[in-house]
Amino acid sequence: MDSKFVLKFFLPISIMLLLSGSADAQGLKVGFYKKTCPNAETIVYNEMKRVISVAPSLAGPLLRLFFHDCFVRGCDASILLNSTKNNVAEKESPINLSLRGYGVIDTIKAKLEKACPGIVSCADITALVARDAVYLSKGPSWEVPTGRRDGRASLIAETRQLPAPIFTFQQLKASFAQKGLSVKDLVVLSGGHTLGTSQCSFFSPRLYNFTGKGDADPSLDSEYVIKLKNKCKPTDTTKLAEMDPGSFLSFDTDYYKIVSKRRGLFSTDSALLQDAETRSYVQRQVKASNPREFFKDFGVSMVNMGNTGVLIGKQGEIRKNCAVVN
Ligand code: HEM
Ligand SMILES: *[C@@H]1O[C@H](CO)[C@@H](O)[C@H](O)[C@H]1NC(C)=O
Ligand SMILES: *[C@@H]1O[C@H](CO)[C@@H](O)[C@H](O)[C@H]1NC(C)=O
Ligand SMILES: CC(=O)N[C@H]1CO[C@H](CO)[C@@H](O)[C@@H]1O
Repeated sequence: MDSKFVLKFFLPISIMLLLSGSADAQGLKVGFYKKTCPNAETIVYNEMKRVISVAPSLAGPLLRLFFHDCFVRGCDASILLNSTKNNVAEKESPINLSLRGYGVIDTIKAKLEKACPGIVSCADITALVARDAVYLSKGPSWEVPTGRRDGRASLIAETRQLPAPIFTFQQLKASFAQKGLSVKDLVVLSGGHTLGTSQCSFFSPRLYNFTGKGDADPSLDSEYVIKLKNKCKPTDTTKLAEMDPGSFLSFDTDYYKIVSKRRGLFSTDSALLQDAETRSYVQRQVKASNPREFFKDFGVSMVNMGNTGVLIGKQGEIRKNCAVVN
């Protein structure tokens, strides 16, 4: 082969491959299990394909699980640990009330332990499952850097690090900044609310007696308030509302349409209209003729979130059972 040709065509490609395959700032890399467990990602995907085809509503909770893992102690699978005699785990926090899908992770882990014992971490499974949940809900896919190790602790008190649905924009921004995430990551990842449901209790304070005068949150569309009040009585706690009504099983840009119509369920959704940067992102997605920008951004921001406080190398352990430390 002509050497000029090699330089012109193969060098740039090999540099690109090197860059995409090389360790990132956090020490994770795409294809970490390529040699040690070559089918790891396929095993995860095949099980997720089966699960989402029979229970599509698990996509939301499985995406949310990764967020709740990463924001508390980093993406170390601390969310998966059960309480013990001497410790109450993150799982028990009221904010985790409707998290589900732990059984899916356990099934996948069992399959991986069979194929390559002691190799694939529960933290990486959680990251891969979140990616596949989005993809299998007609959303984008992206490469997930892996190599995370599992932590040995899970403390209910630390779930305070999760942003509350009543946070103001400033509080949200600070909460994300604490995890090394930008305002752009905030507006992009909030788009995850295109999937899934919420219990009435997380937003009904906005419907009833918001300021103590028997009123609703003025930042909510008043017609939507009537609809939501029909769905959620003040005392309803476990009743569910779809966050993207009519398409809560498909990953799309509808979340931004909802927010722009002042129909975001949480104060934190409405808050994205208060800041110039997040507002313009919301409006751009509403006008966009396709989801290309959002889909690309979502993968980038999920990778960013997935870098939060990870354990690598010899830190932590590879749990045998995701619910208990070894
Ligand atoms: C910006 C701060 C955020 C706040 C305050 C927030 C708050 C909430 C709340 C209160 C619920 C309802 C939970 C329930 O009914 O128990 C929820 C659901 C959900 N959240 Fe978030 N969230 C935020 C960011 C995120 C992020 C970053 C993701 C993932 C990228 C995400 C994904 C989801 C999903 C998929 C659901 C639906 C879960 C289901 O169907 O059970 N959220 N969120
Ligand atoms: C963890 O807790 C769940 C729910 O209580 C239970 O079903 C599961 O068997 C527990 N796992 C282990 C390994 O103890
Ligand atoms: C609304 O809130 C105010 C102030 O907290 C309280 O005095 C009043 O009883 C509440 N009204 C209803 C209908 O709950
Ligand atoms: C899955 C899980 O453990 N959920 C818990 C979340 O927190 C509530 C309230 O403390 C518990 O009752 C749930 O069991």
